Amino acid sequence: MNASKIAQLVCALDESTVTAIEQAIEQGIDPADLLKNGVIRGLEMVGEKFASKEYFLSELMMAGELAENCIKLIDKHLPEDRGPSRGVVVVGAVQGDLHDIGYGLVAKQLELVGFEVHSLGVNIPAMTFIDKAQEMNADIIGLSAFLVSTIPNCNEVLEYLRDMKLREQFEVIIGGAETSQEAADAMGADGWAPNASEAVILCQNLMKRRSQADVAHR
Ligand code: B12
Repeated sequence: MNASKIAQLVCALDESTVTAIEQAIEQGIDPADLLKNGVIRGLEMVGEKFASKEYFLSELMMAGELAENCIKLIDKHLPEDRGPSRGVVVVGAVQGDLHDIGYGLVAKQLELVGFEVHSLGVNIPAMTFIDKAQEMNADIIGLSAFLVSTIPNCNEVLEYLRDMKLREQFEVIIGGAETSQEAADAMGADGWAPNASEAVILCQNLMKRRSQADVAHR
């Protein structure tokens, strides 16, 4: 059993995937590999089948549930490497968007490297992100959008922040299947990342930039 076999099982919506992952972990296969090249790759394949109309909404839903169960299991085996807090992040899926697997992985990876993460959930109105970021004295607001139709709702958060003269207070980053660096640049976000590991690097770099700016202000 290896990661690409897991990807095929996820794509086939096979209920034995969870057991197969258990066995793979027992055999010593890296859980991070099973997550990235197994479960996430499998979901991409499901997305391709949905796009080509081979799969429909019911299959998407089944894939989502199956992936959640797989991730819960893999989660328990990922290394814990928490140090002192490296920054405070508020993250969630923007209004209209119900995809929570992708941002959930970002939240998890950030926690693992020591960020304090506040996950808001899905379908989150712009003002809820801002209220929570103020309440938690956050450094970074992470906005997840998986649909072309919900990307403008990332922009809405930025517009509210500008209107409220709070834009300088927070770093705003975006991500999700249909987002891109171009979309992030166009709305004036501070960054974009294609996956959870790049999101960690992005947040670490933004924190460095913030602490340098802090020193410059003193
Ligand atoms: C599973 C799934 C669903 C499940 C979601 C279950 C759940 N609990 O999340 C359900 C069934 C609910 C669903 C519903 C719909 N979906 Co859907 N879905 C998917 C699918 C197959 C996988 C998504 C996923 O979770 N992938 C796994 C994660 C790990 O993906 P990832 O992108 O690699 O995640 C990384 C990055 O995106 C990044 N990231 C994510 N968030 C953030 C945030 C920040 C701040 C940063 C920095 C990075 C970051 O890091 C993540 C981790 O590495 C995708 C296909 C795809 N290619 O993405 C379609 C897809 C996203 N869905 C799509 C569609 C059309 C829909 C529906 C409109 C279908 C319908 N007719 O009703 C609805 C919309 C519901 C809504 N209002 O949100 C389309 C969107 C197309 C478009 N042009 O907008 C896709 C692309 C499928 C397709 N090819 O057509 N879906």
